[in-house]
Amino acid sequence: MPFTHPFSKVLCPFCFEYFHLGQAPVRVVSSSELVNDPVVQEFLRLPAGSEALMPPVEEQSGFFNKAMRNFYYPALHNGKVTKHRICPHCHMKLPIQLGNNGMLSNIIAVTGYRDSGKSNFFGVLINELKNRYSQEVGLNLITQETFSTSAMRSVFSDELYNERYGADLLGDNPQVVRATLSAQTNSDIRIPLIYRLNLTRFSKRQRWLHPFANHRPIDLVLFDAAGEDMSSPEMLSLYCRYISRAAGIIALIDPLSYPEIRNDITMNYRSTSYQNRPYDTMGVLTQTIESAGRHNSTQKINTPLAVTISKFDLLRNIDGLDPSVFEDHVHSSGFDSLAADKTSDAIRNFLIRKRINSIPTVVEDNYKTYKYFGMSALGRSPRPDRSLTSIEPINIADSLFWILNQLGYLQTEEEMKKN
Ligand SMILES: Nc1nc2c(ncn2[C@@H]2O[C@H](COP(=O)(O)OP(=O)(O)O)[C@@H](O)[C@H]2O)c(=O)[nH]1
Ligand SMILES: [Mg+2]
Ligand SMILES: [Zn+2]
Repeated sequence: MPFTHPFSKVLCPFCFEYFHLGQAPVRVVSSSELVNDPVVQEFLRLPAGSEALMPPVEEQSGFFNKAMRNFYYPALHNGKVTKHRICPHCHMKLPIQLGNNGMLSNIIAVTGYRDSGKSNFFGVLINELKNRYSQEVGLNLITQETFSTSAMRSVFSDELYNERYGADLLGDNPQVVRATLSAQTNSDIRIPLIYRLNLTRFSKRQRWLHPFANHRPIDLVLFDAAGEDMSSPEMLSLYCRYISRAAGIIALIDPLSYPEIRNDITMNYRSTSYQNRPYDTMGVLTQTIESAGRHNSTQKINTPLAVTISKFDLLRNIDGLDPSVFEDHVHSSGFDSLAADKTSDAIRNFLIRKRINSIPTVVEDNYKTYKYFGMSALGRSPRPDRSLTSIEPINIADSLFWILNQLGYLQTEEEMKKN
């Protein structure tokens, strides 16, 4: 019987509600009976008539039992009976580690308007973290359980990753990830990919602070939906909790949505798909956080914010950006914060020179900790038939690494050298 602190709360990676682990009901998965779970049905907004058929849920009963649950949570295996711990708010199965350790979930949120490059960013980022940065930075990415709405059961995030992104990007004939359907027509969009990121390199100071740790874990919850797709109030409040409860935010900005930049780029983009007034990503993000009521609106927001210009390869040949900002940074001796600082200054100056003052103004007036990044997931534009000759990302993980550095999980080169 594991014990827990009565005031410690965990954050559900599906509905982003806080709860005490002792309040989590269990689903008796060894039962052969399947019943409709109205809580899951509601959370997934399943179309009328389709039920969420799942093994039954066991709620706790009795005052004494409930009170005791503030101090412990029951074991899940007992002879032939196997149970899963589920979230009291949405009834989704909690990832094993989160469910069993009672760790505070540290969500890093990614947001951006439709077409800002979120899906391609996720698709390439996960692949690069596994295949390149695992060695370079010292990390391992562990797939966690999430949920498949087509199979109506728990699946590992890798399976969902392959369906959503891998099948397009990593096949023999790589293609750009197809556009995401809106949340209205697609209940799958409510389901995040959940990964545990274990960072394995320690500076001397971090080693001193965590003398017995083999690695430092943090959750990466990738929720591939844009605020503007969420026309229902429930979906909007889900998105609002995701953003306002995140430990760090990556905001993707589409350079093509700014006529000041678009007019300088020679390419065959569908210019009609861009309005003349760009979507105010930073303004909406700030309002979303403030409307969640977690921050005093007279104070700056504490959450580290990585303002990330996506599709950065498109800006290669336009005036005003030094070629050095397109170099890919290597983080083998720790996060290269000097290179990140230089790029950040260059991008800030570029935005101001282009008279896109709205971004730096909103960012610098409202956030305590921020930095600007230029990132390309693909390294080039796809051909009109969606095919890609190759995928050569530029600084795809810099904004994530900077947030991990701000949260104390990853050290800079200088911090690694210090005693
Ligand atoms: N040149 C270039 N184009 C990109 C890149 N990433 C995405 N795009 C383009 O932007 C479009 C939208 O990207 P997507 O990831 O679907 O955006 P989402 O709607 O935010 O998920 C894609 O179809 C590509 O044409 C990139 O790294 N470079
Ligand atoms: Mg998408
Ligand atoms: Zn939940």
